[in-house]
Amino acid sequence: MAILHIITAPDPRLKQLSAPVAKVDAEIRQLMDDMLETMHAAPGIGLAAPQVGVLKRVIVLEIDREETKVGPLFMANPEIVDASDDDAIYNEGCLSVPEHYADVSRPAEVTVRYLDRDGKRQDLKCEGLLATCVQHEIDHLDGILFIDKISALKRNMILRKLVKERKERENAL
Ligand code: GNR
Ligand code: NI
Repeated sequence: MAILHIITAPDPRLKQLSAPVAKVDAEIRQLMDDMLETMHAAPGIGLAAPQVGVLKRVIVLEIDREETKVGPLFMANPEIVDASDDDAIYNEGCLSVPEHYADVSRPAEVTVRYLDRDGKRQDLKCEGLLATCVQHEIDHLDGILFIDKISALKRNMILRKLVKERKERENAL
């Protein structure tokens, strides 16, 4: 097990399309386990492989709140196969957009099809925070961040701030 480095916006790797996993083998299982450890350490409730610089379609989720307790869930090649017509708004954050939050609207319920840690195909119906989170993670696999779903004004404000903070960190070294 290992804690991996989480990359932050604006990083070109976060804008790329990740490649499907051919098979859930020992290497992918290792990646899943390292991602779970990294997510716990952060801490976060979900993590997508591109956030640790690996452009593969792998996500992990674990929600442990009073309302919802699920996971840990390990998913390779997750896809939304059904979504509700009604939306839910959630105040989202992202480990790759540290310390910024914004309301994002997404389908309230989705069914996700994926390969689990044993390579077995699963269909899981998600609602509440899990539905929001699984859509947020799948977006990462398509190079989409939650800030891409808010106004350009707010997005650019956040990105400028992140660039400024990175420069300040570099100057402090
Ligand atoms: O830890 C996280 N919390 C969160 C809260 C609301 C909506 C989505 C998330 S996912 C985020 C971790 C992360 O960046 N996953 O990609
Ligand atoms: Ni995120």
